[in-house]
Amino acid sequence: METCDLAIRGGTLVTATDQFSADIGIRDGRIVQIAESVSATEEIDASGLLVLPGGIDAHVHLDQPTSDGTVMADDFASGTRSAAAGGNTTVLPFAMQVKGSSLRQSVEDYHRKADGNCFTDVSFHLVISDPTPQVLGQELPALVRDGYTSFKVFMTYDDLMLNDTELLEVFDVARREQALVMVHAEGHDAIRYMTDKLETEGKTAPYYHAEAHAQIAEREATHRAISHAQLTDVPVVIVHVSGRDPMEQIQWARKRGMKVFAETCPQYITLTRDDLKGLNMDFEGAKYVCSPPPRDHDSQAAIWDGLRDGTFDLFSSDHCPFYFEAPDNTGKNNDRARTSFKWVPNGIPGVETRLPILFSEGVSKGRISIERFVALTSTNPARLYGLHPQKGTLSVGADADITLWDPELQATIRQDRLNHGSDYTPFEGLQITGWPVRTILRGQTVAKDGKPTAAAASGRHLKRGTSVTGYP
Ligand code: DUC
Ligand code: ZN
Ligand code: ZN
Repeated sequence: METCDLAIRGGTLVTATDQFSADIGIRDGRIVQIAESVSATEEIDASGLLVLPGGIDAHVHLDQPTSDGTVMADDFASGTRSAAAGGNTTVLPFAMQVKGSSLRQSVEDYHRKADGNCFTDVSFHLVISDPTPQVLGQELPALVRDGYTSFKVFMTYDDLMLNDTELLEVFDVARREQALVMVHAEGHDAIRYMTDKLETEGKTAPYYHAEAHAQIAEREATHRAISHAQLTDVPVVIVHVSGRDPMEQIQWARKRGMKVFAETCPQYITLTRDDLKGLNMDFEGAKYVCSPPPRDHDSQAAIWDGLRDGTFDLFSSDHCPFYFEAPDNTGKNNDRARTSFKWVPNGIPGVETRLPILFSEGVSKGRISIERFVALTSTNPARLYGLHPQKGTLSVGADADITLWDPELQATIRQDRLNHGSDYTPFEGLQITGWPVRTILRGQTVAKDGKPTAAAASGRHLKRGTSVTGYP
């Protein structure tokens, strides 16, 4: 056996199914040996640490243009550096079609922003906002064949939403091309009705975002998306599921044998709608405005059940980073947002804190097993989005994407310790047990002790295959 470039020695390896003591041998960026003892020219001592497949955050937004000119707080460089510091080796951001533009053009625009600037590997999901005959007939099928094998559709937002006919047409293309559809399931008309009503009553503070984006609207849209998927016979992923009601719709569909996958996020296990009240209904509440909004303690308990029992396949950050204060008045605290919650940019940062939060709240507190943690944060996203077995596991032949994890490390989430572009974290002050201490991308260390270390942006854009679990 040729000598390895790097050996990771003495740690406890954890996969989605097992944990065991072994060394890992790495050559040319790939795992070539998993054995009792491995030697190499360079060695990392992992004794006392967990050795995990690198985190895969399957839902992040980076450098995304917005309809009102609000600028995102992370570009591809800062967002992927932050991701690496938080234990991730791959992120899946969105390449969003702007209405009226070609989908292919949008993808090329995102490549211009990302290529050569990433510190983790990346692969774009598409967002279909304008399903013209040209997009459905030519551009989308060609892009799926080029390795962009998943796309998101929205059931709300004036500038993004598709009507039911359009949803069905897009689902139909997904089935023909064996692509995976991700659905933002919130009912547009119900949200608009609630927004108008609340504004008429003078209820314009950030908190009322949580009332306007009612769980009923999410439940209804989840059921409608599932019904469309059943009619067109296509698997779907319901993203950012916030609470008990939409979960029950997903369970209802699963019991009938439908392929409905589900994702949830850190905000739905750590925050509640009361956080949007800030201090006495002040504007601090805008820091927690995201869609769907966090719900209540009953929904948090339901989400934990779902993380344990397999209702959820994915735990992603939905990192959608805005500034609170931006010098040019485009942060969440902007003049127009102060007139109504409906103008507060929707989204919160979280790519760096996703893994520590689930580990601490889930594994350290005994709610989920460490194997389940790995499944939800790395293996399942790789399998569902066509990256497995190159990514998402520790096996011979896989990319050497590895996170060394100190399960005892105590830390407190603080904005000044994070590397993201936002000027705040919604998880400020959360006590954490367990933190990533080293992130290794294809054999190279890209972050250590909470800080990005890579001098060069060596992240690559990945072509993806068909979902391992979505299609037979
Ligand atoms: N949907 C997302 O996926 N992220 C942020 C805001 C939104 O509506
Ligand atoms: Zn969404
Ligand atoms: Zn999102």
